Amino acid sequence: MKKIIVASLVIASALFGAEHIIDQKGKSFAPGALNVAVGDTIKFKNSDPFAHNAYTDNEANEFDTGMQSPGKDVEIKVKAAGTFNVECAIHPNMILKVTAK
Ligand SMILES: [Cu+2]
Repeated sequence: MKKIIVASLVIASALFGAEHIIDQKGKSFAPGALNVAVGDTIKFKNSDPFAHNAYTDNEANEFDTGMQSPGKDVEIKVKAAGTFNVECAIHPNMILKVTAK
């Protein structure tokens, strides 16, 4: 029974991808670098008392979380392999480096 459950979890993670959590805190992305697989989800949290944003110019993975209020979570899906930077449109010094395989 245990083997069946483990096998099911492995299949589920292959189908739906893993979830990675990035916190926006102290005007930085934490952690500042992330290894993901195509199909994974990145959840952006905002633990600062002011708004943040997360976007990338990477064409294959393009997204923009818009104005992200304190406490608001936004999830994006990794669509394509490659290395790209995620930035915050409000705080240009915030950079998250994503490597997707
Ligand atoms: Cu910001």
